[in-house]
Amino acid sequence: MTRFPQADLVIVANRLPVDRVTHPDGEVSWRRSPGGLVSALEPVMRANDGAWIGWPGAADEEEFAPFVEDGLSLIPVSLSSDEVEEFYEGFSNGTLWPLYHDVVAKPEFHREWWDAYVRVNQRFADKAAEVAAKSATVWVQDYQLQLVPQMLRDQRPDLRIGFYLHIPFPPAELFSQLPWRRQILEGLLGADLIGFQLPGAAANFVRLVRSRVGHKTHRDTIYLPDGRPVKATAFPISIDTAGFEELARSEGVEKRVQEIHDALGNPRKIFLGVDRLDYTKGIYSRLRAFGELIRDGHIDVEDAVFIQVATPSRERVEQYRILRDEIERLVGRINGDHGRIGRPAISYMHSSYPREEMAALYRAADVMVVTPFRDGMNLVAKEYVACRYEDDGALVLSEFAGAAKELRQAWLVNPYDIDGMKAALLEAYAADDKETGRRMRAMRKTVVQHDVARWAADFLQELETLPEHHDKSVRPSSTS
Ligand code: ADQ
Repeated sequence: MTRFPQADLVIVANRLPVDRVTHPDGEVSWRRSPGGLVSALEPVMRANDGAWIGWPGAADEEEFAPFVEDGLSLIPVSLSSDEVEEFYEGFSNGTLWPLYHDVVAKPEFHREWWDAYVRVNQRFADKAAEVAAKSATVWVQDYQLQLVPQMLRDQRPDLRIGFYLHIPFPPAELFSQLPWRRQILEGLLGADLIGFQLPGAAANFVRLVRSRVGHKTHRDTIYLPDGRPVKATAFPISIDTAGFEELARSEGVEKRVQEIHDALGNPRKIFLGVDRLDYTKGIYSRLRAFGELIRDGHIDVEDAVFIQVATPSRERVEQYRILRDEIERLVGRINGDHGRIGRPAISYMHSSYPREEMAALYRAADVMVVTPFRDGMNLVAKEYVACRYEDDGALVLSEFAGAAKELRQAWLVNPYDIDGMKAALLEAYAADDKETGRRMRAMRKTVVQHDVARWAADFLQELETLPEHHDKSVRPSSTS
């Protein structure tokens, strides 16, 4: 017997797609939370009438009942403040996040963090086992929940289980540092289908399974000893392209674009950066490159301004606090050195905005600058392209963002190479309409054809069409 409505499609993600907001009078409401995962999955949930299991984002809360918010069925999983510290800030964001992003920062390995990771993964798996209807499809999301597929399969072999990793999957040389590498691989292998952003990541995974766990593999398929195949393949994520374009074309956004121009003193060109404030995103280096272009006399603050929007993120993690201070110091220095009254070189905002404001910023920007050191995909780059319905605007994009594999016509840069980045920024700044139009037209074609609906449909269809494999306890193992 269960308290929950059983669902045929269950999404399991670390966070619910909403944040709980408690008002001064004690009233509680929910606000859609920012971030790539939510932007990507919300349309899928709505289309399939699914249930979403996740943490509401506040620690030490009594576990409360499932609820429906804005048409979405949401099932909360609670975390204690110790678990937030050890599972979320610790193992997820202090160990896995840097390890999976090329060790851009040094990952920390702590056994208590691992214990909390196992405990919390088990709680999510238990909840999914309870909520999923017979033979339902469960789609587990991202690096915080890599043990859930096997934990869930142990309880519910009738389910079809998919897993999608939104961040990169590192090469064996880096992954092998992880003391719990084998457990993570085995946890993931509980899924029938494991999706990655890029083919290279899927190949890293398959190679690791072969060498570390010893299972047989053929191309993108792994054969477990009981004969169950697990497919590991790439499904590059995308955005709600039509939704963004529609927003970009709206009167409200158009008006707001004019207001932004006016507020900035109508500069000839606007550069824009929009990121979660994260050390993988390369915000510091890009602003330094821009600052040097002004210093060197290539760009005049009367002509151009750089708007940098940095969404607050993981603010309780030490490294993120340090990063914020560093960026704010740099912005202060560049503006102090080069700004004039009413003409700052960089207009910096540390806040989260509604989609309308994001669309207005994308519309206002002549040069969009996306320079992560490593990024699973990067939806901001695609959102910019979606909003440029007049085939104008220049995208400067790191070759280490997953998006670079599709958006080949961007000005591709190596974010570690400041001089190279400066050259690309200048080129994009000076490019004529013909050049930007040629590039943007090609990129728009890609983003229009491959939107988030297609991404989800492709993944779910692949999951549904995989050959059915029954509980190993009732079926003799095959030899394939
Ligand atoms: P993120 O690291 O969060 O996502 P990204 O893909 O750029 O990175 O997605 C950010 C999302 O948040 C975008 O949809 C953007 O519009 C939104 N956003 C950013 N700043 C905002 C602001 N100030 N206000 C409001 N919204 C803001 C992770 C991985 C990525 C992967 C996605 C999806 O790190 O590599 O592309 O998941 O899989």
